[in-house]
Amino acid sequence: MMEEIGRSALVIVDVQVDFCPGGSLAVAEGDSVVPVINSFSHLFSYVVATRDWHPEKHGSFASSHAGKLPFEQGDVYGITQTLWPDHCVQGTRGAEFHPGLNQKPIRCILHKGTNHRVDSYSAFFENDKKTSTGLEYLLKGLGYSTLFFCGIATDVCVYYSVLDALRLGFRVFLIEDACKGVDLPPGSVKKAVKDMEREGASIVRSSDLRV
Ligand code: VGL
Ligand code: ZN
Repeated sequence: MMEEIGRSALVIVDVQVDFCPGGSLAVAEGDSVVPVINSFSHLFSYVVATRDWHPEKHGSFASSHAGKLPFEQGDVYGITQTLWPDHCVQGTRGAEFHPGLNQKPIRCILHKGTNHRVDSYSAFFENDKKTSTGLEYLLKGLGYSTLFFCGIATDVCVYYSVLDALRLGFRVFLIEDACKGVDLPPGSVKKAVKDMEREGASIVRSSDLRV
């Protein structure tokens, strides 16, 4: 697999303080992906890292909806989705990369979820399914047809990013032990991995990447 990696791009999804223990939308053991990602990120010829990067009072926050609690379903300007605790507010500590993440190999940082009215789970398209983030053109323009994915959350932003990448014609690998999920309801992570595999992603482990 090593030769493949040299010609592939790595997409690190939302490895941010708020998604790790102590953060406002903490994913259990979210920080455990950090040393795993650090063990292979330098092997890729191109690395993109995404950051969830919401303005204050973002439409996806439960606090923006009177009478709604985090993790309930709600209407975000016409799109029904999960409402979240306030998280990853632009410029705050919670929106920073986890301090242990090796940022040296990162060539491009993509901010998403910046529009107050539309959430963006996928790194490629906002939740309206049509507003592009530009990542498709960046990666295709650079000549990358194979992408490896890791990060947080397996069943939310990693999931939607992988499905979009497959739809866009990329060859996709999911590095399963370099991802952690919200898992609400329980079983969501398992189901998400199964879906990604069924749609064409190859599920691999970090030990497959190291020399
Ligand atoms: C995410 C929930 C809300 C994620 C972002 O990065 O998976 N999850 N916003
Ligand atoms: Zn978010």
